[in-house]
Amino acid sequence: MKLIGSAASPYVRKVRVVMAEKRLDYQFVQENVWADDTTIGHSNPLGKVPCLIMEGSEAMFDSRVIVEYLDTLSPVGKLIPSQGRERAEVKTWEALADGVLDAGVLWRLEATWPKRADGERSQAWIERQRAKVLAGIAAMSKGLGDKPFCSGIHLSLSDIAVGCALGWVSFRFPEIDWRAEFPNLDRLHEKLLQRPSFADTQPS
Ligand code: GSF
Repeated sequence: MKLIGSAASPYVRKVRVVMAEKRLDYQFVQENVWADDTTIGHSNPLGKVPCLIMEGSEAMFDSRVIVEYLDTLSPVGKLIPSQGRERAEVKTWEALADGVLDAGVLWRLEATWPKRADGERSQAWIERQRAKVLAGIAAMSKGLGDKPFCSGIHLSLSDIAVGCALGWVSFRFPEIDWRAEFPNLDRLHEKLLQRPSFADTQPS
């Protein structure tokens, strides 16, 4: 398997963490999707990473589809419950974490995308997305409470998605001090960083 991605992307990191937790081998092909000469469009018409390429089949995207597929490839460390409320709960945690990222990415692009002129940047839009990021993080903290993991009693995709989202928020918006405001998220994040899957994929 080939994973096209970048070391800064939190969605790509989610896939890489799942690969590591599932002990799956893959080749990491780094691609700058923002470069004018990017070839990502040959694999993903949406021009986004992560994108998984498997021999003899169509490219697979996006990160939610990829991690769901990877979880079926090996019985090692099941990360998504197979059915019912537990499954929906994990998928909702993932939607929350990815939603924080989606809003954070929109905020960042509005503020910094070089092809947008300064006069085209909307502070109201930035505020709208920023509010989603902050509300999403607060919801993560409330949902985690005093529990050791976001859902269930073991590591699941919920924790992986939340850890990747929090790590990226710190990477791109260091002024958002979620560690001080939400010590339970800090505790979870520190615990995740003890795992090679997280330690080896910190955003850069
Ligand atoms: C989001 C992927 C994405 O926005 C997923 O895979 O879960 N829902 C998708 N990737 C960004 C890179 S990043 O911000 O992590 C991307 O490839 N953006 C290129 C573009 O043209 O939007």
